[in-house]
Amino acid sequence: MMQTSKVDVQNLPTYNPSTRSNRICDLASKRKLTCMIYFTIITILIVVGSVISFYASSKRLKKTAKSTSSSSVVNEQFEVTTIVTDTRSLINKDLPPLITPNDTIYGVYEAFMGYNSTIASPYTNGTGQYHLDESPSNACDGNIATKYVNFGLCAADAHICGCGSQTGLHIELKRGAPLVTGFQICTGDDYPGRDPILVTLEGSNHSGTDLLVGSSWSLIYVGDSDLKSDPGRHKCGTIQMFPNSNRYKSYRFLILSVRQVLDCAQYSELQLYGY
Ligand SMILES: [Ca+2]
Repeated sequence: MMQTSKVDVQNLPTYNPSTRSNRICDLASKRKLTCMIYFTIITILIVVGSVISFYASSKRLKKTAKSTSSSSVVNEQFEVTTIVTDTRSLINKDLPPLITPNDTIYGVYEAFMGYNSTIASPYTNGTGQYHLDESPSNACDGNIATKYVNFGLCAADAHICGCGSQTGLHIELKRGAPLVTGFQICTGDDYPGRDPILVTLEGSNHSGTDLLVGSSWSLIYVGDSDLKSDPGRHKCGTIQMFPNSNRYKSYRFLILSVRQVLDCAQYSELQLYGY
């Protein structure tokens, strides 16, 4: 049996199309307004986001540009460093040379390790001479544009096998007795055939004329000058390092052989390294 409840008919809401329409319009207006608000907010957010994104991109671009610039600077520094440390083109500037222009330097000839040597003289078209403008001091002035030329037992233009061999120089250092552990040879401006190939280095704590006596010297190094592969003119071989535990105040550098049969030996620099 269906149950019913008592309803107050008088109080029932009446149907009014206009009222519904107004409500719908109101609702639509509210939705439209809400949509406009949402649209405005989204638009603002998009604009703000775009501005922030653009600003961030600009910052990244500036940072990238700055990084690229820094990289270029680093690369430039590296290139400079490479040039400075290229020991085949320049004297090594990272190590202080032990020979200075104030040291006493003599050119010698008829000189072989452990044996006596003879003082060379400025050139007068004889034997045992070095070029007038290319004296032994040129080999130790720190300038690869100046060279030392010694004709040995030959006259200029002799072009005899052995010319330039058994020539060299000895140095009495004013700084005292350093421990030499390396040397470096640089080429002259011309004639690659004059480059020293096999060389010797001896040390002594004698001085003066005693340095012409072979027994005054102790052998430190015999071997390659590192110019066997021609580095070019006005270029240096790498520093030849060797073990040495003895300090000497004087050093004798001699040439055993040059690259080709020519009339002399030449080199622009001899530098000793150590401490
Ligand atoms: Ca020089």
